[in-house]
Amino acid sequence: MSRLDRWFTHSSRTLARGTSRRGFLARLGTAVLGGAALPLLPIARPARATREPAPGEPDPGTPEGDPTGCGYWRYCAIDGFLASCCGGTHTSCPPGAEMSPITWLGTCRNPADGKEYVISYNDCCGKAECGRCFCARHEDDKPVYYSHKSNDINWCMGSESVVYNSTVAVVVGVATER
Ligand code: ABN
Repeated sequence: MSRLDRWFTHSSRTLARGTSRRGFLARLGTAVLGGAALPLLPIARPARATREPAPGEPDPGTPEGDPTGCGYWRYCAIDGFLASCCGGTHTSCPPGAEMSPITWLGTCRNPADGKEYVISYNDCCGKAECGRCFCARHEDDKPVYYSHKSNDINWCMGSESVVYNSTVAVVVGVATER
């Protein structure tokens, strides 16, 4: 056999091996199985983004948000120091302070269920001003000369002591109309 014949024989055998039905099926099988296994491989996922929620936006960690932050949904019409930063919670006054029986009412939307709630902003009285977490949001609030429509009032005036400390935000019902 001439050199040229040998080269042709070798080339055609190599080509035939590479294009056999079995070879094709083997490569197809590798592609299918390899593709199916891809989602099982470990993938680097970015760490959870951590940023301060915008006012009114729920905290990603809790469905309703953070009651120590001014953006918390119940504070949409508050004006005062947050009791939750002053030794109390968003619904209870700090120890030694008395909750005012006269309050300012607001209507805020709970982002967790999309419903509007009537919120009572009771002042905590009889203890020196807290001075932490001042929060003034004015949804539906009017200037102080409309005293019955302003949140800038010391509601401790109706309590045993007029000394203002902080404010809580208590849900008193579901709002049926705005
Ligand atoms: N309701 C909060 C508050 C207290 C004192 C003065 C203004 C507003």
